[in-house]
Amino acid sequence: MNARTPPPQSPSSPSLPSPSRTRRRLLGRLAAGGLVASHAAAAAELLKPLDIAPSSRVPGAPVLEHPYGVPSPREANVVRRSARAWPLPGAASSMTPLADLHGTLTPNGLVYERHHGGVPDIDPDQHRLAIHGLVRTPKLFTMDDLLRLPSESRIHFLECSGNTGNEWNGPSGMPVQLTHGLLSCCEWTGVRLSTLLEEVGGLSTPIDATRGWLLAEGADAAVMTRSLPLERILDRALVVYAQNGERLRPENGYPLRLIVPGFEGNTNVKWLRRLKVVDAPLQTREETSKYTSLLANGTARQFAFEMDAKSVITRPSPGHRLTTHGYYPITGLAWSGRGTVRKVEVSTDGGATWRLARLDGAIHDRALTRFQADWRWDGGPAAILSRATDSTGYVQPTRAELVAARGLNSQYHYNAIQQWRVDASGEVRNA
Ligand SMILES: Nc1nc2c(c(=O)[nH]1)N[C@H]1C(S)=C(S)[C@@H](COP(=O)(O)O)O[C@H]1N2
Ligand SMILES: [Mo]
Repeated sequence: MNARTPPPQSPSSPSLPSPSRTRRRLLGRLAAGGLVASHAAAAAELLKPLDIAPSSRVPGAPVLEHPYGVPSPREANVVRRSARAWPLPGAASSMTPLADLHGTLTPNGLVYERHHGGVPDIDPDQHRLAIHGLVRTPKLFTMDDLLRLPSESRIHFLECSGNTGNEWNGPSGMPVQLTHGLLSCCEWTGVRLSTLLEEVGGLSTPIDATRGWLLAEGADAAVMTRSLPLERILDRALVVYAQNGERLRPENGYPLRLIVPGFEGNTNVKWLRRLKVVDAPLQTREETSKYTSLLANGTARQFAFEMDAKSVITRPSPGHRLTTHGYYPITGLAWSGRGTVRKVEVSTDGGATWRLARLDGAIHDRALTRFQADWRWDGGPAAILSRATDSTGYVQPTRAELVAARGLNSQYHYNAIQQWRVDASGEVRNA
């Protein structure tokens, strides 16, 4: 035996009261007070759930009942939903049930979907990624080629620039899934854009990264095409084939998509088939008629790529009801397309006073960050809000500040502070 290991203690060691001795002492004391009968009955009642559980009396379901696991059928209401009916086939979106999720990662089956032309069926063996334009040696990559290159896994949020657009004109009455659910966060795995550009010999003269743009094109019916400023994305853009550990889901771009951390959702081109280096933006449909914001002075804001800092309380949130007066934790999500979340403040009095929320776990660059704050609901009406500040010092604006800066014609990039009202009955509403 090692000299420093203490000798094992015998069960009858006098220094430790044995459980039975403790129980005898406790019962003795209770009997002395004449309370033994009622206490024993209460204790038995309390421990009833510890009787052999019905679920322990029979063997459970076998393994491989679901070769690919599925959530408990009792969680069947935790699903993606749509805020509106879409007029054209294929052009639709579905939203992540933020109020029912925990932590910061979105399970693959609940990642929001936004398609302009439906989900294509692509055979990965036939799929090719072309990298061409102003590069030294243009090349076609098979999926196999890409899987043999050094990979990187990083956690990033993805947010549609139309997310929360229904709040521009004031409270929409909708629950958080439908106001903020065009938002998800995954661990993405793939190849760095910079590695791929090295594979094609780098940029050809006279283009250098400070002047170059990258055209990304999808293989779907919408042929989603965006021009991206190379210098701003080169240190972090990834061409990914996996999300949360498994290959991309068909609806999220299988077999290949672009991830541009922090940039508006549509730049994260799914079903990626081509990256072309060019010397100026191509002014595609997605950057002229769509994804520009008309300002109050009649000019349009174009190439507003970064999703600005934003946060939202997911619990309690509209649809929830507080049932007892007392302690309610407030929790939610914060994120910024320009860096990390530095702090989140929470108010329970409509923004009159603010206090710091706690930030959970590791804080990743351009990723969802979970916050929590303690709150005692006294039973009166309350208005609960959260406000994020990011690593650049930018503070999430009020709706009035945002409208003053952008007017009311903008559909995109709504990131104002979101308020939920709690009325005296405990009902939480977006009002
Ligand atoms: N090829 C292609 N890429 C696309 C789209 C599309 O319709 N086609 N939709 C874009 C939009 S608007 C968003 S918000 C994100 C949505 O990604 P997700 O469906 O994986 O959540 O993908 C973008 N990439
Ligand atoms: Mo989007």
